[in-house]
Amino acid sequence: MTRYDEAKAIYAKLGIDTDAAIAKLKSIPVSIHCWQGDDVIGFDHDGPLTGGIQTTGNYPGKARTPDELMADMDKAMSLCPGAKKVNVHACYAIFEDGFVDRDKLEPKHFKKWVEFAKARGMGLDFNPTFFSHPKVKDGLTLSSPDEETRKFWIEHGKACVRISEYFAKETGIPCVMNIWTGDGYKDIPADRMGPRVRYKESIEEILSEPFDKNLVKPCVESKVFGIGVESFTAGSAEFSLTFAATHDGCLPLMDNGHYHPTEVVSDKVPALLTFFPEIALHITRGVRWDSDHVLLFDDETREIAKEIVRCDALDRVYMALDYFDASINRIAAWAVGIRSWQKSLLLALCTPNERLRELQDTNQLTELMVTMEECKTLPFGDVWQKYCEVCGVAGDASWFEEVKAYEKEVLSARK
Ligand code: RNT
Ligand code: ZN
Repeated sequence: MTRYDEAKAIYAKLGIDTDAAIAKLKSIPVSIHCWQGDDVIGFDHDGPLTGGIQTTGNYPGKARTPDELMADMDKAMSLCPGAKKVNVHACYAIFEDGFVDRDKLEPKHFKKWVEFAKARGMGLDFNPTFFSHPKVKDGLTLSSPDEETRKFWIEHGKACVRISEYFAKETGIPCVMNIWTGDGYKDIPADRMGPRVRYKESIEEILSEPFDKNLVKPCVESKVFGIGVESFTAGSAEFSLTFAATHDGCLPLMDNGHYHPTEVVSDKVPALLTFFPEIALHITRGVRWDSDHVLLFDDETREIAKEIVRCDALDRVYMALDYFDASINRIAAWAVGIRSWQKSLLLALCTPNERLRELQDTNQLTELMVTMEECKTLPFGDVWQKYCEVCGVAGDASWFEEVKAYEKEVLSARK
């Protein structure tokens, strides 16, 4: 009897079919953010990352070209189990026949990403880039009082809707298009509603671009504050949630780094699923603030995964990773985060959710607590090993040897 066989028998006693959990998880796509590979810079400008988000660290070997970034993503993804999508930002446009500004972007500027995704049987997600650009005027884009500025960014958003639809048509997989801006004020504004009214109208104009709702899934991502915009954020939680709730086909996107430190997205997932047919997530790890540390297999990450599975919503929640650490090996950063989310989902699928619910509904709360505690020491590691084996990747930390070799052979040559 193997360790997995033993674990399987232990879980079976609790009514859990670990083979079924493994088979299920294998097919659930998780969107992998391209921006971990180059510290959220992209290929359309030389300047630094600006606009309310920040990477810290200067670990050598970041990707400098599309080929390098794609090779690094390939390396990272090869070390991780599960189905994947590729999440691209507009600033990662690839200009083969001349530069165009963001308001003039076309599908052809993302042809290489489509080829990359198609060759791997993956879907693509997309994000307009409303930061790191000279047309961000006084920290504002879609909520700017300057009409020319607002117009430029609306045009960018519309171009991105067209590109998103092209992604979906080419890959045959719906494209989640997420709208996030860092629009806000460092200090106390005099007018909080004006920027929000303009922001609302701008997103409405972007979404007036015709698209097939089965192919493009537009989202609005909220935020509580950003670096340099501590006092006011146009796209606050209430703004974004209400926008999504009142605009057919628009999804709310929650990034768990974007709330007050004692708020938890795990509790918000079932609240939103009560009303929205579909929602989207950016999964990250904030340390004291929206620091976007590498995702770990920690309590809140596990809790978010548990809620998605308990709500039977693996097909209603678009899951994307969103973190960026420039202080450690970037391939390892990707791999640790991807593997952590996979572990969290697998653990959630190996939890006796029905039994726990029954205990709650019959008010057997003592036994509920006892059972939940018991679950924490079930032989989950053996199920994880099996899942990784089935997916053809290392179940233990030996994947890191490959990262070290890649660093030596490939990354260290980049100056
Ligand atoms: C920023 C948001 C946003 C970005 C990406 C790069 O706080 O989380 O989602 O991280 O668009
Ligand atoms: Zn995010």
